Amino acid sequence: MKQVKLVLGVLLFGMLFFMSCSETDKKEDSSNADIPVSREMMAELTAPPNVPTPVGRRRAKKLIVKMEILEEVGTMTDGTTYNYWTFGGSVPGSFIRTRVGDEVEFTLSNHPDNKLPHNIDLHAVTGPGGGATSSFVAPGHEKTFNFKTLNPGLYVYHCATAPVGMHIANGMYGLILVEPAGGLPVVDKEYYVMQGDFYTKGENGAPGLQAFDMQKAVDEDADYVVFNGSVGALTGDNAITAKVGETVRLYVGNGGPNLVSSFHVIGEIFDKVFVEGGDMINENVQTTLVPAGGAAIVEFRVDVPGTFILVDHSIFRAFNKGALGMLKVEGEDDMKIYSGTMQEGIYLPEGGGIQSMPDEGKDKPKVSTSDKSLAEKMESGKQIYMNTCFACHQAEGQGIPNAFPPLAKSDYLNADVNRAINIVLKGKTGEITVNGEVYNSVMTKQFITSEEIADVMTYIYNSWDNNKTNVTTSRVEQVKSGH
Ligand code: HEC
Ligand SMILES: [Cu+2]
Repeated sequence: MKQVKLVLGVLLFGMLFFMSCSETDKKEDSSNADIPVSREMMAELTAPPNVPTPVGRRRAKKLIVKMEILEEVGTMTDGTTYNYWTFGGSVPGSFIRTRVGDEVEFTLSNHPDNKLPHNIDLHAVTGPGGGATSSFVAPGHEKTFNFKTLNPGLYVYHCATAPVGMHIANGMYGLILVEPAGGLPVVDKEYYVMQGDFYTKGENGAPGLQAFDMQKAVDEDADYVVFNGSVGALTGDNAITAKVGETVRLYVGNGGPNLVSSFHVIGEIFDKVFVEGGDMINENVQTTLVPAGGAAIVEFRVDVPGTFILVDHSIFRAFNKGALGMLKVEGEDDMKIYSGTMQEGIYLPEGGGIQSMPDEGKDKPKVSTSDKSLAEKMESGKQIYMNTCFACHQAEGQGIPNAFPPLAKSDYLNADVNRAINIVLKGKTGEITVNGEVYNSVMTKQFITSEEIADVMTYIYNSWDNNKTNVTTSRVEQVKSGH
């Protein structure tokens, strides 16, 4: 009898002990700081809509992440391009997949062709600025910092360099997943979908290279609201796919900068939602809110074939501004009729995604410098300005207080043409005073030809109340050679 009691007691104690252990493992993040790491591993990074291989049962590791920042022109919609700033060359940026307890060694490099300094704030990081302070990096440089993942969940990362809103609006955001020990449950298909809102000088559908519009961004008046960086990034041939009977998991993020997403898949009900990307699971959900700078994981089994439409259910955004994607599910039924009809419904409404006239003059033969008229120089200069200078000096040359000096009605600019040319040729650091305000910052050397400098300077001097100097290529050449 005594012995039975003892055995029972030991068993009970053992169970309690075991239960309390696993409970601690799951809930208390401070203990996650003590998870040991074994060996080093290079992180697999993927462009949307793909995600890296699940962590499965692997132990916590030292995980090496190498992320490259690229500023590059891409297609926003047919006929419209945009100068995107990206983490890893895509919008959203590369997907990073870790497990709790990983020690991440993060190297952020800023490509030498880039114009601006950047950094990264990862919401998965416990530490000042989420890494932002340690990762601030100028073009042609790289920075390395370390952090340990303490809390499982799906987290946003983004650039946090001033003006922060502008860096985010240009596409500098992405997702980092921290899986729990043992990994998330296995599913058949996983995809990466992230919403963002864009603000352009021209209205939705206006052709050509569109500059960022600060005022519209401040007013939260978006021209484009899209999944994965552009109109059509997840439609037609770019649609994500699954087969009838499969379970689909979507890692959904929202970079903002401004708008909250009412994420919905037309014709599906989410069997499970990891609310806000955390531990709480809601079931049988029609539409889930994804906050700006937040995320959600949604899961559902696809039971019938067809094209399922991903939308922000703030519905004008979907049908008129681009927040629309497609999940094509294959099965025995012919879905062509269904998806064909949907396409007409999607693309016919005013504005959105209309094929526009090709940019006139793009294919014109290059006029030699000597016989270029002032009007031609102004046109070419404006293009160069919108491509290269506007990011800092802003579209109307107004600059940004305390960061970038104005070129509009600039006493500094008008006082000395050769000095201004020299700044564009060689870059500028140190204190300068423009219109009574002191600036002490860095303008990087601009990699453009003498003719381009002549055109852009002529454009600047003949805009915004400046002194109308016509800068010639030979003058730029003279300044370059030091005469
Ligand atoms: C990375 C941001 C950045 C870009 C891109 C940039 N500039 Fe600047 N620019 C600055 C900063 C910062 C200063 C002030 C430097 C200082 O404080 O020493 C400056 C100063 C100037 C000045 C002298 C001050 C004034 O306001 O008159 C001129 C002229 C100028 N830039 C022209 C240009 C032109 C032309 C381009 C495009 C070809 C360009 N900049 C691109 C950041 C930039
Ligand atoms: Cu940035």
